[in-house]
Amino acid sequence: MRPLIRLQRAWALVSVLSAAATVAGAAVLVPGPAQAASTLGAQAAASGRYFGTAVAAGKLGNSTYSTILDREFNMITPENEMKWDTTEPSRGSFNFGPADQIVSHAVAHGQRMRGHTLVWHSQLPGWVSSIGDANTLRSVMDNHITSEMTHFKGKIYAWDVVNEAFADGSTQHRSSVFQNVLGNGFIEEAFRTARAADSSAKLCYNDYNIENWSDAKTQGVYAMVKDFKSRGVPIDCVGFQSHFGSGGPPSSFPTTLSNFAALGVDVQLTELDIAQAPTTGYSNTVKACVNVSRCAGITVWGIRDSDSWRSGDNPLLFDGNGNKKSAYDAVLSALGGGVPYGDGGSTTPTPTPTPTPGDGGCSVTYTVSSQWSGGFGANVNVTNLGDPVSSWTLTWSFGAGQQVTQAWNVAVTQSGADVTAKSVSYNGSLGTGGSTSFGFNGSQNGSNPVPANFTLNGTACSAG
Ligand code: 9MR
Repeated sequence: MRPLIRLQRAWALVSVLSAAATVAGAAVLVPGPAQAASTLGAQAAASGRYFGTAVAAGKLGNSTYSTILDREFNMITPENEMKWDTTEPSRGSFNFGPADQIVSHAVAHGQRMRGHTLVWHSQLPGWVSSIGDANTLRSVMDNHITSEMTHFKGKIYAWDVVNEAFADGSTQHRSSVFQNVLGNGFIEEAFRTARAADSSAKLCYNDYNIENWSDAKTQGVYAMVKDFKSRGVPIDCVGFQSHFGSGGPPSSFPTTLSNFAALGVDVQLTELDIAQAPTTGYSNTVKACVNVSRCAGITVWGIRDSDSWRSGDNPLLFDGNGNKKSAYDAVLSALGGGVPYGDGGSTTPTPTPTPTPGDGGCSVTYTVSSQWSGGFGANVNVTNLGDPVSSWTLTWSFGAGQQVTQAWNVAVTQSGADVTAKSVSYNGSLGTGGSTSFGFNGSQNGSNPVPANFTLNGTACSAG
């Protein structure tokens, strides 16, 4: 029997469950509320999200830094090491060494990676900015994207394909060598090239000052994403950098995130920091994400205040000595709320038949909501087609060595391929035709078939 893995989003429920599990003598990986001792990464994972940080390769040898990194964060963005001036300092000559160091660290510590960034007007070597011929620049840009994405293929969860292409205070693109030589189409070209290079990485557009819904820049980016989606240009996510002043996010930030998500893209907070790290500002920012199901996760732009690009503002969650600040507690607590992450799923739900009490059985929709190298997230919706029940046990077997690693709204045990998922205190009661959902993260080895052999309280279900 594998150890019991339980993760709950509500502390009160955790308390009840922990007490129950203690009575049963089971191993419980969830801290009690008195400790509130989860980490940022674990707390985000409880709703299917990640919590990341920017990392500098040169700091990995600092033990205070790497101890916090590996304890708290399950997503890493290289702060500078994947940028063009480092990766292709002269034409066709690539240097992935510093970024490889970070990727190796992430692999060794089970962290995922965001790739930052492929096409950006800044930190761009002079040999690129001086190209004046469109054919040359197009081939240089495409080759850069393809070479870098191919090098890191299978190791990157999401790429910032294009960074900061819009002008401040405007709905239009900013001036850059890409814009000036290739015209408006360069962003589309970059995304199409990126999809061809690595079809499994999520492709993001990333920018700052697009958090306030009524800002012209926000509207410009929104119109671009809407246009891309309507024409089938491959874009999967929008990164909101979220570099805020001491007032925190604009009050319309939740609206902005849901409006973008409604276009059919994930939203991510990619470079969060807030001047003076106010608890309310941090809490409001995290809540804006976790209240939107398509908000996949949050990355802060550095670990300690001393690591920040704006260190004079003390904008991060740990002080210069690596101590947690009050903003840390605010973030941890806000991560416990909201709705589970879900990207709409990769399968079409099957309509549920109208049940009659006594018919028996159940219907299950199992959706792989996201997948990355070695891992995946899934949502399961179960409908009771039999008599009303006050608690339920759903079982299935994995077909390719998958293993549940973290689950929410359910208590999961796994023995070999066989998974047993039991209702928790607040979702056990299912009337005839009643449905409930739960989610989990798991590991997989490349093949991740959807299981088909579900049973509910011992009766076979039909898979949706
Ligand atoms: O934090 C990065 C800093 O170390 C670099 O000197 C700077 C160079 O432009 O880039 C910083 O990161 C930026 C990120 O790549 C894009 N969005 C704004 C970030 C802060 O400037």
